[in-house]
This record gives sequence, structure tokens and C-alpha cells, in this order.
Amino acid sequence: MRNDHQAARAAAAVDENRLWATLMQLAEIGATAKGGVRRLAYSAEDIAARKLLIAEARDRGYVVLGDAIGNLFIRRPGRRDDLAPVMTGSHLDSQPTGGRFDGAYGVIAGLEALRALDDAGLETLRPIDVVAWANEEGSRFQPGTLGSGAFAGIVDWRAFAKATDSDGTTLADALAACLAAFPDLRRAGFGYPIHAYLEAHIEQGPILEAEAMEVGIVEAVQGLRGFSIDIEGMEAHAGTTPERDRRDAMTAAIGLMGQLRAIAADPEDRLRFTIGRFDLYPNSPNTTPSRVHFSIDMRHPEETRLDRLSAEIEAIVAGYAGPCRVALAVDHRLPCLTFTPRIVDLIRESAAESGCRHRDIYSGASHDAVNIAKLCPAGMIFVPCRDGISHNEAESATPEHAAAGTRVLAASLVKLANE
Ligand code: HGY
Ligand code: MN
Ligand code: MN
Ligand code: MN
Repeated sequence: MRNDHQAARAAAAVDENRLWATLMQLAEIGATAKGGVRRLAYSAEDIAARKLLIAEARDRGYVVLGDAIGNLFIRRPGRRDDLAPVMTGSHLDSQPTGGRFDGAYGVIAGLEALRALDDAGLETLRPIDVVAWANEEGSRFQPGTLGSGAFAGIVDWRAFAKATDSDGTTLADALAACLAAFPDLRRAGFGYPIHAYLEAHIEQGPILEAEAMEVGIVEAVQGLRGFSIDIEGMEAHAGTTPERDRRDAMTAAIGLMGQLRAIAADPEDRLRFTIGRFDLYPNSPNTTPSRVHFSIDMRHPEETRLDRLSAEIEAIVAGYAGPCRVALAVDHRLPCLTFTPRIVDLIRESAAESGCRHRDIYSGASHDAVNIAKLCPAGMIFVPCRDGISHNEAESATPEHAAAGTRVLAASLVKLANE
């Protein structure tokens, strides 16, 4: 009962206006003319967002830690700092035409939960860490969820150190510039023990809003496979080079993309198949392209379906018989994940106790929580976003829903931090 009483006090101390003010302050960093944000990983905007978070944390006497891939941790001490902390958080980086809430909401909801604990005068047994995971979106540097993947020991980020962004800047250089902006940060190691992990996030889909729900208790996340296809041909004159002598990378790409789209047809409409990046070189109307690079982002709730389609993609590339060279790389892989039933139940209990309208839900978007679920019991809390729009500057949420999700988060954190 003590836990639940303290949980209720923490939830009641969540300050909707303060939460929203910090969210809007963060939304100013990288703000775009259309009302979204452009805060690419390790960019000046990402650095500025981290500085805002660190200033807020230091104002409250929390401990601030960083690690080698740029993950940022804010720790509110507990009675027993020798015990593994409870962790919550999300990411500060955004898509190029991102919204103000994807990732940002989970980090600021975590901060607001700590501030509510302060205001309620609550001391927890365990410390509570709020984390901003680095490079979650993967839109500047592939793969996404790199910070949490490195922390969880799932990926060695150094394998991607030479990955370049569209300006030719390497991940290693962008990361070094970001870390150099925080020379005094105490270093945390990867994979330190965590008692449990919660992530609050906007749904990035239409269900909660359509059903007038305030909070979603996430039971599972669909799997993701990310590929890149690189085609190498030869530049040649568009007017003088006969078809038989061409090694036209665009012709090869069109053929491959037609076959790929054909296997991605899904009568059940549960498969998500996106070619989101397409680069062409030299990109001149009267020179046959010598290089094409394009990405495939494929998601489905069944691992076996993803395995089968991955094998079909490999077969299509292997079966290419034209004059160009085609290479397929697997950049990103997140398994279908079911969250820890004990954590899902605890979040659902907190939602019921808070009196908010809630329902169980499944996530079509991927999250850092999928990586961290490898280390400890994990769960997620969703709040609605307008028309389910995300990865779009029109992404929008309400102060009321943001606060409702944060109350469920605060209560759940207290219960876990007093175990
Ligand atoms: O792509 C995703 O699902 C996440 O929003 N980065
Ligand atoms: Mn996100
Ligand atoms: Mn996203
Ligand atoms: Mn995420």
C-alpha cells in the first residue's frame, strides 16, 4: 500500500503547465517554419537540446552522466544508490521533417516525473535515471536506435563510425563534436544494471485518438528490418550510348524496385514496406547514372514473415543478371517484441488508479525500449497524437494527454523504484 500511496502522490504532483512549458522550450530548438523540428543526431540542435536538459537537471541537483556514443543520463538519487536504478526516457534527435513530440515527449515526461517526486517530497529506495538515447531516428546516420543498441550490447557502434551523412560528415566526427561540447560529463559505461525500463511516447498512429483514449499500455512492438541496396554502373553519354553498351544504374534500380514492390504486396495490409532514401549519381539529365543507393524499411508483427521476405529480397538481388553490380546490406534489425507482462500489468494498474481512459495497444513504430528490453523488464506508455500523424512537422499532442501519460509514468516509476 505504501508504494501505491506514494505512487498516487507522485502522479498528483505532475505539473501539466510545467511539463508543457519545457516541451515547448525544447520544441524551439531546431524549430521549423511549418511548426515541426529538425534536430538531427549530434547536430548543433541536438547539442543545444542536451544543454537544455542538463541545465534543468543541474538546477535540481540531479547527477548528469554521458557515455561514449552520446547517450545522456540524468540520475535522481534514491536511499540506496548501490541498487540498480529504474530508468525511463526516449530520444531528443528527430527526423529531418520531424515533429515536436516524437522522442522529446518521453525524455521530458521522465524529467517531469522526477520534478513531481521532488515536489511531493518523495524519496525512493532506488535511484531513477532519465535517459536521452543517441541517434534513435537513424535519419542522419544509419542504423537507428544506435545509442540504445550500443548500451544494450546489441550493436558495436564503431562498425558504423565511418558512415557518412548527406554532407559527407562521418558518424565518428559528428559524435566527437557532440562529446566535445560536454567535456565535464562524468562517463557512464555501456550496459550498467537497470532494474526496469519504461518509455513514454506518442502513439504515432490513430487508434488512441479515434477511441478518445488518454493513455495506451503498450503490449508489443512489431519487428523491423532495414536494408540498403547499392548499384554500380557506368556514366555514359545519354545521346550516343546504345542500350547494349550501357551499364545504367537507374535502369537496374527500376527493375529491382518493381520486383521488390511485387513481393511487398500484402492483402492483409499488415506489412509496412518503405523505400525512403534514394540517391543517384551523378544526377545529370544527360549522363547515364553510374550509382544508385536506396533504402528499404520493412516491418511486420510476425518474425517468420520478416524472415521470409528478407530471404526473398536477398534472392531478388542475387538473381539480378544485368550489366551493373548490385550489393545488398542489412543495416538495421529490431525483433518483434512483447513487453514484460509484469511491467505491462503495473502500467495498466497505474493507469486505472489515475482514472484516465486507457487501453492496451500495440506499437507499429520501433523504439529504444526494444533494445533495452534485452537487459531488463520493460514497458511503454503511449499518448495520442492528432490524426496519428508523426515523422511530419504537423505532429501534434495536447497538454492534457501529455500530463495524463506523465502521471501514469510517475506512478509506475515510484512503484518500481521502491521494489
Ligand atoms: O522509425 C521508427 O519507428 C521510430 O519512430 N524512429
Ligand atoms: Mn521515437
Ligand atoms: Mn521517430
Ligand atoms: Mn524511440
